[in-house]
Amino acid sequence: MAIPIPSRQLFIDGEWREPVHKNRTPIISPATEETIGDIPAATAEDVEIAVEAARKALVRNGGKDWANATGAHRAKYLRAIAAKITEKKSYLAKLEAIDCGKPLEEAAWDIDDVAGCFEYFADMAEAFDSKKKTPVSVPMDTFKCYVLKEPLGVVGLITPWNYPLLMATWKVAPALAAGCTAILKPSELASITCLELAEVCRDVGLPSGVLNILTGSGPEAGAPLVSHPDVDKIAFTGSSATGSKIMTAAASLVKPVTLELGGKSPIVVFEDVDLDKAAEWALFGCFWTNGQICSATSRLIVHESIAEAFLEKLVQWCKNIKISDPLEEGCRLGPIVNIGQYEKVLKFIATAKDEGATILCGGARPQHLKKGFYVEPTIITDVKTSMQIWREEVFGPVLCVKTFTSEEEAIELANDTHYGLGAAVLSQDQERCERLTKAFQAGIVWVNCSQPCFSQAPWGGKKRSGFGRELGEWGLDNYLNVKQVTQYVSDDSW
Ligand code: TXE
Repeated sequence: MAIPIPSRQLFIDGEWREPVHKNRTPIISPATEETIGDIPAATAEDVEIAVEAARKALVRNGGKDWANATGAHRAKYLRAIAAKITEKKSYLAKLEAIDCGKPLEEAAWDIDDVAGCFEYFADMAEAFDSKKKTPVSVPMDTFKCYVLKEPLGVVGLITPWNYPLLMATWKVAPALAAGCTAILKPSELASITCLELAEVCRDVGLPSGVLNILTGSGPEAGAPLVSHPDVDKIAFTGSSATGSKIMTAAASLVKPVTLELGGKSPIVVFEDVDLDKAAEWALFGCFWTNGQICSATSRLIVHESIAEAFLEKLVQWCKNIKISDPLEEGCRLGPIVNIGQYEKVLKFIATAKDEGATILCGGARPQHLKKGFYVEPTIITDVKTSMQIWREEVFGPVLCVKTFTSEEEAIELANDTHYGLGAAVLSQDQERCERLTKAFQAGIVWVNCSQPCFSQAPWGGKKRSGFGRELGEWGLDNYLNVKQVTQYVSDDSW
């Protein structure tokens, strides 16, 4: 059952604050197409106030500031946030499902991951206390050298709508654990749960200004954050086009950025697989979160000898996927996030048809749903590598297929993309899996699975999927400055 959407303001300096221009943006339900609430729309003026609050919170005069507190002190807040999120799990999962259209069950997994990620970075913050200072061995004993790891400062975190609270957490948790203060700018297409994170921060008494949350559009609220001279770093997840704009804007200030961008990841299926298990991973890898995942394995590369049987199975299973309102029991595929993305997905399918590909199943709105931005799970064959459907990220439930006969051909097809986020191989032959693991041009490789992701392991891409790694110890490093300290020690003239 739908629930009321709380009406919130911007979260700045520990308080709810109306945007300077008092503007708000409607929230349209992707399932019903109705307006269900609104969010505040920040502009450059609000960014200015938030950056000042974050700067103040970083190093307060003589007080207990965030940057100089121990990791153990910061960890207490991160754990409290994790606990509160777990307490509110079913509420947050519902809000997430309503806002971005993902099935309620998947939204609930996300909220578990959010709490787990805050817990993990609480552990990292505690461990950091003994790793802040590390000696470096140098070849002259007249010098003593060591490295100090320090928080980078005030960071801007710009996030997408497909995992609204989880993608925010991947940035907020390590940034805060490292001792940075932050301004989070979630996607204007799905911001509700990020504003609820503000309420959680208030509940646990997070010191004011440590985390500020500004909702609003990319150009109005995101761009001023990127170009603000007092923001020390930008961490971004989103499209490659926007990532490139952010990198360009940050370049004029020589501001560091980490970019987690789009993908067109392959899943290579060899002839020795168990067809049922392989079909499960192939469908999950592409249709989870309605296919709106940067790492979706949306290019299926299947051995010719099993292609017919495998595709028959996939088509059969696609027919059994329950497409419905994301809050409905048993929903497996909800609506696309908004009308713009919905039309974009349908256009990709139409172009594939125009270019000569075959729509093996799906390809349209399901007939039983008259409202909402729903697209059937779609499988496309007779695909050429020159086609748009092979080359560009769809961000919807669309799987395109090519067959191969040799391992070399499979590798060539897998790497035939400007992107390099994920890649999967399914085979019982361990040595073959290892060869493909090495050959894949990607930041993440899945062997006999697709999509699992853990807070402990690095996440990020190469090529046009971006650079930098989130999660794990690499995620913490994103928010730390490495300071080399060299001391002259052997002279008594001092
Ligand atoms: O992404 P944007 P959109 C891909 C996917 C999708 C496409 C467009 O292919 O179809 O991107 O989605 C903020 N300065 N991914 O338009 O624009 C924006 O407000 C600063 C892949 O939603 O990249 C939002 O908070 N910020 C992806 C965030 O950037 C700006 C997830 C992402 O929005 C800005 C989502 C600017 N000039 C979409 N312009 C993934 N990698 O997971 C926008 N933003």
